[in-house]
Amino acid sequence: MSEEIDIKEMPIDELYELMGEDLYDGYVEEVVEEVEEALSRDMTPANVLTNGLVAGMDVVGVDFREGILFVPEVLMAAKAMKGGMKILRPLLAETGAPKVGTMVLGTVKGDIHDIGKNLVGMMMEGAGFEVINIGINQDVDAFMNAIEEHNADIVGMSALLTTTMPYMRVVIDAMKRKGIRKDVIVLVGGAPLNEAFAEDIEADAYCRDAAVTVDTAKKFMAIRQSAN
Ligand code: B1M
Repeated sequence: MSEEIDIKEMPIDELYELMGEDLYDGYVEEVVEEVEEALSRDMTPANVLTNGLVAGMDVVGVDFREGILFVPEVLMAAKAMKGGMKILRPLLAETGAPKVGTMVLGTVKGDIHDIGKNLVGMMMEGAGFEVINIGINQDVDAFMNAIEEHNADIVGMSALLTTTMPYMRVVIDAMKRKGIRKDVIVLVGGAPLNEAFAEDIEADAYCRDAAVTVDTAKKFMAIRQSAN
């Protein structure tokens, strides 16, 4: 338990290790304290995110797969992760960059995983995009309505399950039928996806992680602007 340990005296790598352990155990308050401590040492929000929170969640993923952790424990870890992300969010978004474009972002129907999607949203906001995060378990109508309502430049779809990733094709096909496919950049991501899948469903690109999403989105926006 972190209460007995003075985190202020801890080297940063040990602090990150503890953050990962507390995230694993679902200790929201401790994770929040450790994130604040790391930031007070001038660690960048991206560094805290990658080396503390995401590294911790990776261990949760491995133990979940191996049957060491079960859904309730993983939910508690997810809550702790979100506690830490809440502090980092405004810092990651605080760039003052001019608006680059608008992205509609959601997790597809049947899928309730949202940590990675929210991370993508934060990093995109930090890069100057307006992000309309429509949430989890979103069907084709929800994506289509949001694209239209917000005149989106980009739609980002997330899926963490092999059973839900095919739903991305349903959204892309609906965009084709409506004649808007070429007007909107389609980026897809989530752990079970890969480039071949993205190509197969005719998305514009597969994005391995949040940083790649930002780079890819900027690249496609630049191509689009130079074509106009
Ligand atoms: Co779930 N789950 N889960 N789960 N869960 C996985 C995905 C799994 C791989 C675990 C495992 O077996 N090792 C496995 C999927 C197996 C498969 O299909 N191949 C799995 C399973 C089976 C399930 C259930 C079916 C379990 C059950 O009920 N028996 C169930 C399904 C529920 C449903 O969706 N219908 C389920 C439930 C849950 C919880 C609710 C308990 C919880 C989700 C809580 C939440 O999100 N609020 C949960 C969690 C936390 C996980 C793991 C452990 C962690 C996911 C995560 O948050 N990673 C996960 C194991 C794993 O992935 N290692 C697992 C951290 C996050 C930062 O990474 O999400 O990959 P990630 O996002 C990255 C990139 O993928 C990318 O950028 C992000 C940031 O860098 N990215 C995008 C993601 N979306 C993007 C969108 C983009 C671009 C990039 O748009 C452009």
